[in-house]
Amino acid sequence: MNIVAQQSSTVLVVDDTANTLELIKTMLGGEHRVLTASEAGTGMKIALQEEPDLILLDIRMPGVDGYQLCRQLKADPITREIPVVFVTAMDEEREEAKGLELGAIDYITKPLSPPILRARVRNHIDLKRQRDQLRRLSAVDGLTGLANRRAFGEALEKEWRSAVRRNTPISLLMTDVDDFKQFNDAYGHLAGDEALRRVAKALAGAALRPADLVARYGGEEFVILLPDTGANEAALVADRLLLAVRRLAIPHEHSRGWQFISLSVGLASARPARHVGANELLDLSDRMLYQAKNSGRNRVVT
Ligand code: GH3
Ligand code: MG
Ligand code: MG
Ligand code: MG
Repeated sequence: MNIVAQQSSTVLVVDDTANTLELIKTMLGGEHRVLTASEAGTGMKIALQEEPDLILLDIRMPGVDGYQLCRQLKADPITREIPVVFVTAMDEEREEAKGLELGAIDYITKPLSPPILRARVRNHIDLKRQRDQLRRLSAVDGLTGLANRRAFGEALEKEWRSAVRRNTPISLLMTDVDDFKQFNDAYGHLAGDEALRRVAKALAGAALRPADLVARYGGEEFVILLPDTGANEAALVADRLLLAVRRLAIPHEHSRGWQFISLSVGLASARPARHVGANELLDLSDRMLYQAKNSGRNRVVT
């Protein structure tokens, strides 16, 4: 039995022929949520909004054809990983090769056989789910269970593009544990690991919104990505994070001026534009962190 495919899954069908859309909807409707689009522009829009598990794509359509839409889907980081299956009456070898070379995962020719279409769709959705799960696992930091730096980088790119599109602000909090080398030296590396785990948990638990991401950026550095969040709101979050870590009250007798483990935080906010990269926000938060360190640690600098 196919357990994975039984979770609710969404299939997008893009085809300029209303009959084909109806036909495929009938074939798959019992098993999946089926969305339809009769031209490429709408198809792309739905793909971005709904992030379906699979896209069934006609080739010959007036205006933007299926090949071009496939190229667009593969070029956008939001839709890149969604498997595309061409469903077409064009059964020539070179058409099929072209479709597969564009990154489509499969090529099905009409007339459609309902059981074969259903089985292929199910298999592709299963594989997609497995790939997603592997990606999730490879995105986790082993010590803390937080997102790792790689995952953070991907999320930042994705949120940046989405913020450009929606014209919304985005904020970053770059944090670094104060005098942590001293902590390791005084209490030992294992105690250091345990302290990092507790700090990570405190950060993750500091009542963030579902879209926010807390990641381990490096050794004792954590970064918090706040989509749709301006500077004022981000400053409140930063204060909450500082407080959450202070509340842990992990003794640290050798920290400068503070008897417990504390954080320094660099805050940067931006309203992303197409011509600036996400890295500039990262650089800015890093510079702010540096200032937080230089102005005495255990504080937020904006
Ligand atoms: P500052 O306040 O300027 O940040 O001083 P610091 O001592 O925290 O900065 P520094 O970068 O010199 O030291 C970071 C320390 O964090 C050194 C390293 O041993 C420790 N560290 C990094 N990753 C881990 C880890 O996974 N476990 C433990 N126990 N320690 C770690
Ligand atoms: Mg057509
Ligand atoms: Mg550091
Ligand atoms: Mg440090």
